[in-house]
Amino acid sequence: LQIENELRKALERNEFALHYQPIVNLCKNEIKGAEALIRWQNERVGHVSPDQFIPIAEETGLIIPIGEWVLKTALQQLKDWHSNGMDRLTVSVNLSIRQFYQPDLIPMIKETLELAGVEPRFLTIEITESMTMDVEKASVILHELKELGVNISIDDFGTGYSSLSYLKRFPIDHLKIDRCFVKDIADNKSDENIATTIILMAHNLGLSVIAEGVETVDQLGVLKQHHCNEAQGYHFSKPVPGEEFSKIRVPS
Ligand code: G
Ligand code: G
Ligand code: MN
Ligand code: NA
Repeated sequence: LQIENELRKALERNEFALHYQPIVNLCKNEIKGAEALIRWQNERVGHVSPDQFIPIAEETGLIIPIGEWVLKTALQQLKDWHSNGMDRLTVSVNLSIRQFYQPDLIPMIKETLELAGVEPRFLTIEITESMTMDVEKASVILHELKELGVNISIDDFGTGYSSLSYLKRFPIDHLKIDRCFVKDIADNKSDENIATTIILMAHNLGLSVIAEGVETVDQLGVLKQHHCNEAQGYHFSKPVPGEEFSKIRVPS
């Protein structure tokens, strides 16, 4: 309850920050995008991870204003990067389920893009499989997002509900393989098989694949061998504050 009360005041007290983790194109070996990840610093409750406070923000409805702040801040940062030479960079923003089903989601995103002066094609929206349980409703929203011109990623792929048929019905651009499938990819043949099957299936559906949680050269080698398109993880960089992002160098 203390966390909930503190969370209510966090926006006006300016206690949130965004960190950004590079998403690397594995063919070109260059940074293609940045995933925005929220951080909360409050002296009374100390460091609380998004895994802990996002569910509370969901329950209380605070996720709506917090989510708008995240989108606005990430797009302003992107505008700044675009003005400073990184003019093809994309930014990825995580949506929670309550945001996804909020009636004014599409106009809110459209307005925020316009205010920031960023073209929709530079924004990627990340949703999770579990948010698409209501296939009919989800399909309508995803088509509206697509119509707006933003990109759509399915995050944490493989951990949610496992009906794959919806993938064909949804206008999705990227599939992000959850890091639990990447972890033992270089040591365990059956884990390698799972990951490579996901990559093949995604490619057959015309989707590009992003591997999450890449920490080692060996994992990267296996992913490249199986034509994974992009990767993200501590091997390249942990999430960093916006000012530090341009200093990140991709290991060659
Ligand atoms: O950054 P990592 O540190 O701890 O993030 C933990 C979880 O919180 C991830 O599942 C991530 O998707 C989620 N998360 C991070 N930032 C945001 C955000 O801005 N909005 C939502 N809805 N989830 C976020
Ligand atoms: O669920 P989502 O993919 O949005 O969350 C990303 C989460 O993964 C964040 O908590 C981020 O800090 C974490 N993360 C990013 N790269 C790595 C990595 O290489 N290893 C581990 N263990 N976690 C990572
Ligand atoms: Mn994500
Ligand atoms: Na994920």
